[in-house]
Amino acid sequence: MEVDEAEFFNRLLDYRNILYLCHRNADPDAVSSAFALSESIGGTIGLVDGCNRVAAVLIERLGIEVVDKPNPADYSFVVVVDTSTKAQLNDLELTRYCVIDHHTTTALTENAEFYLHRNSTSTVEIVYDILKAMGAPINRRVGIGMLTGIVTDTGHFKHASADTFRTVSKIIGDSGVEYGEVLDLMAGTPQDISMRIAILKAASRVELDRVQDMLIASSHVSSFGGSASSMLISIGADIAFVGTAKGENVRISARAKRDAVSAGVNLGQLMEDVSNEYSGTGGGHSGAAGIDVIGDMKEVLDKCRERTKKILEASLGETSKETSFDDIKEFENE
Ligand SMILES: [Mn+2]
Repeated sequence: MEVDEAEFFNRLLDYRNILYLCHRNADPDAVSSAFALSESIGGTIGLVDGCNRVAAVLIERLGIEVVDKPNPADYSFVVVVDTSTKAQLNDLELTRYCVIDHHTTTALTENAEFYLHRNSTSTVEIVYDILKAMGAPINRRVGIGMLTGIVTDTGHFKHASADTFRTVSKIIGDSGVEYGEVLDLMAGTPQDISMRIAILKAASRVELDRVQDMLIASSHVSSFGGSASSMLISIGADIAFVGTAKGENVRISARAKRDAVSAGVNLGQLMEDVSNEYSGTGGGHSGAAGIDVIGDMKEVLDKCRERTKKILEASLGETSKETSFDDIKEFENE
């Protein structure tokens, strides 16, 4: 059954030995939500299967105690945090659990004893409302964690709403944390060497299409496609497609600048349309989307490029110009 913020913590108060369980490769939103709840209600933070880079820095800097791969049977009750599918829990069997989450799909809530779901931009924002309903204070460590969770889940506020900023303002006010501290913490996150290699390779393999002043960059890597795609945008592409292939399994990560979205490029729709031609799934937001399909990577990438060119040509006029690396010099001299 669905409960509200006050009912959620009231029910948790009935348990002594709670496990707050974060999805595999836990992010700062999951870890900080679990941390904030455990600080106020008590209990243990568990990671189903590790955590990402920024979450690892948070855990280290804030001295958050976590248990990796916990056994749910060791606890009286499990709170599944920031997770919407069983796959994200590596199909772990849970008997008595509740869910707190902000994702649109909520398959896990079916068998949950109770759940709290809101369409907020992060789980941290829901947790904030719980802490407020409890009258619980927000200390500096919890504040830093929560702010980091919001910043990362909103793509540095790119997907933030008015409510996001309201909650951020309240957390800063309540905890006394300066926003700059959060930025410093994230800037200090060391980047994985394999990720840096992947990103540099993506840049060196890039193929460009030009429609008027819009540049479509396409490339491929063996991993970190999402990061590589974002990087291509930050170094000058308006739209980026990065493919990763493991055998027949092809994933494309797509990103677009706001101007490209305004020009009619809706990547969520485009990826869904392309994925419909293959077996697999696709979708996302207008400015960030992806597909996982069975097929030939080059062919799938080309479909994404061609469709995007058509959309831009229809909206901006004039035919596109094929652009290779040799042409980049020309661009520079123009
Ligand atoms: Mn989240």
